Amino acid sequence: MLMAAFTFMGANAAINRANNYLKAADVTAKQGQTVDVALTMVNKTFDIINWQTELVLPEGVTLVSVAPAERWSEEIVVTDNKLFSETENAVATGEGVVAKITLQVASTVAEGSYDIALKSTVMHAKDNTEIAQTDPQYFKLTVEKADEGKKGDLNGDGKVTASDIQVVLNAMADEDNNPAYDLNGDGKVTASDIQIILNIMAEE
Ligand SMILES: [Ca+2]
Ligand SMILES: [Ca+2]
Repeated sequence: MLMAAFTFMGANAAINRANNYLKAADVTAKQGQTVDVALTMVNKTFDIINWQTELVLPEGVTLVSVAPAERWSEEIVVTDNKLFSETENAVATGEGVVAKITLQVASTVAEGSYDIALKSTVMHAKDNTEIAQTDPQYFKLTVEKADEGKKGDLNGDGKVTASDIQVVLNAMADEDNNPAYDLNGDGKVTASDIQIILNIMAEE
């Protein structure tokens, strides 16, 4: 055991690269909605490495997008639920948010708490040979019951605001008479429907 540890350290210039991994804080989402999760790099070596992180998601939860953080200048390649980044230029400090990911929670996902695993692997920047896998990092996704749906809340954010008026304006511009936006039920999407949103806003 001791010998193995020494061998590992010797081969890797006494740097324990297993100290590089992604983690995330617990999040809450409603059934049928999306939730953003910030992935944070924990980097205790500030070394130039490539990394890959696999997301292990519960049934009904899917990865819909990955947006690299501004400070993370590298491209993040997404294959299935694996994120891969080549680290050509070491960022000033490796610590911090690397990317924002968006997860879609299907409306069929039961209420409750789910553990999502982040399994990170770090590789040599030169040839992608594996250096180390880290212990999976877990964060909790709490799924809550879907909202009943509030009148006038057309974009589904739970509030009635100018953004919902914008939804009606967009529908009007597209001549889209979607019944969901026809709040007075006259079969058309018009300024009268905007008036109803204004009335709801005035009451709140
Ligand atoms: Ca709204
Ligand atoms: Ca109408």
